[in-house]
Amino acid sequence: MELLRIIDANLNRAREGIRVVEEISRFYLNDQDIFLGLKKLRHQIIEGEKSLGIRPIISRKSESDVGKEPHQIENDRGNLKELLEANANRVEESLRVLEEFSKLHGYSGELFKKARFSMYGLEHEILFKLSKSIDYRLYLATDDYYLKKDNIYDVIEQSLKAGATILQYRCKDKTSKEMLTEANKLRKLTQKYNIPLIINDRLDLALAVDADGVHLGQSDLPFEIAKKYMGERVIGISTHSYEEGRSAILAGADYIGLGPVFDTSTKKDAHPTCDMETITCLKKEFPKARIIAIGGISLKNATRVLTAGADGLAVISAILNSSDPARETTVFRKIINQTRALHRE
Ligand code: TZP
Ligand code: MG
Repeated sequence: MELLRIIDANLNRAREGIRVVEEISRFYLNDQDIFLGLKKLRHQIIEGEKSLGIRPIISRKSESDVGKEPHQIENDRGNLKELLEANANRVEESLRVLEEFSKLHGYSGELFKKARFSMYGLEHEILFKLSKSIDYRLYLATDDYYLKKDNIYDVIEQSLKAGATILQYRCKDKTSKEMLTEANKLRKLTQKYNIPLIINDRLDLALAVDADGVHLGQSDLPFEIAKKYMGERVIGISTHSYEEGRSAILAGADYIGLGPVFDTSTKKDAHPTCDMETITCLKKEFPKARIIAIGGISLKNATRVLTAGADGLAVISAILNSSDPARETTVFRKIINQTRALHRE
């Protein structure tokens, strides 16, 4: 009878945990492989249950169960990653209990062990995909000119607080030591708001400050070399035309920066502008690619860029030069959300 109760309780814990993991995979990742992996895991558990040749308890004495578990999912989970980890742990622990108690009663427990290892693999895969599911909608970047401002960190913080979704440290004419100090400050700031930090040009600096990614230009280190060192971190590539965009996507870039889409006075050596058509064609050919438009983007032209198919807007002066960076950011976010909602209909 005890074995039945233990099996019943742990099968339930495993099922509940899988359910949460499934919802995360379904609504945040929309990934067929993970979906199939979870389906297989459920099947392995059913097989494990069958291998015991006993029917789990009919009526659970849950009211008198002294170890009744508090409802973990209802507790405050800081973020999606923590929610995933908590529920994957739950599944893994209950499968371990099922395995051990099966063995104690003379069954092999092998199928539960197999299921537990499947869960470890899936958890790793989902965590990896979640870490890559970066929100590129409003990509704020810095520039030497604005980095000179006395209140630059305050301006950046206002924007992060108001809704910038990702930050790039972009600095061209300082020593490595100075850049390290600045990038570290931004690392702390982005961590405070749980926003990814990308480092422009410099693979070494990206690794030194434990950034979430590096952004490489056409004359920076090649993608393949960066990939060796960046591992699971993000690599973005600057592109200026359909051809460059296409090659960067095919090379495996996590996102491409495409531009300048409008005239800009921020980058003195900017390429000639590329048109909206370039965004549309790339998006059509590579619907899954992340295309971030850059160059002269303002509240006035943001809708055009998004309507053309851009996944994100990379902005420097419109926010860093604004008299009210928080408001500017909020309005950008409003435009982004409205345009996206319109195009989903
Ligand atoms: N690459 C192409 S245009 C540009 C970069 C870094 C500068 C964009 O700055 P702004 O102020 O948003 O036009
Ligand atoms: Mg560069």
